[in-house]
Amino acid sequence: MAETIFDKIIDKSIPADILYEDDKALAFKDINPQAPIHFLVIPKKQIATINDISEEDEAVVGHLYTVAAKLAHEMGFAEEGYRAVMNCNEFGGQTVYHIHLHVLAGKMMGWPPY
Ligand code: D5M
Repeated sequence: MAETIFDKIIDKSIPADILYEDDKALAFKDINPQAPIHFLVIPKKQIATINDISEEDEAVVGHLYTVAAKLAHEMGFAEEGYRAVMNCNEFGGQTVYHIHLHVLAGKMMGWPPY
């Protein structure tokens, strides 16, 4: 599978503003924030798109949400609310082909998101 910039963030060969790390996941601030708070939660395992998630990945994909909620509590925006979203392929607006949960907070989100 093709390497992405996120593999370089995982192996620390390029810097990122890391908020959380464990053996399965990493959370870091988005380089191009779309809200006052915007970070990404990614699996350390390479999974290119939502379409490539298999049954064996269910625990790690669920874990991304657990990390998002933990950070939301720690950073103080859990009760106020936030958006956690994953884009898929061209029409979904995906640009980095290593799945990532966008967590956006600190402002009222619009719906629909286009
Ligand atoms: O979102 C890909 C996101 O990844 C986009 O919001 C920018 C972010 N990005 C890209 N490179 C970096 C680095 N180096 N650090 C932090 N954030 C980064 P998508 O859903 O694929 O459009």
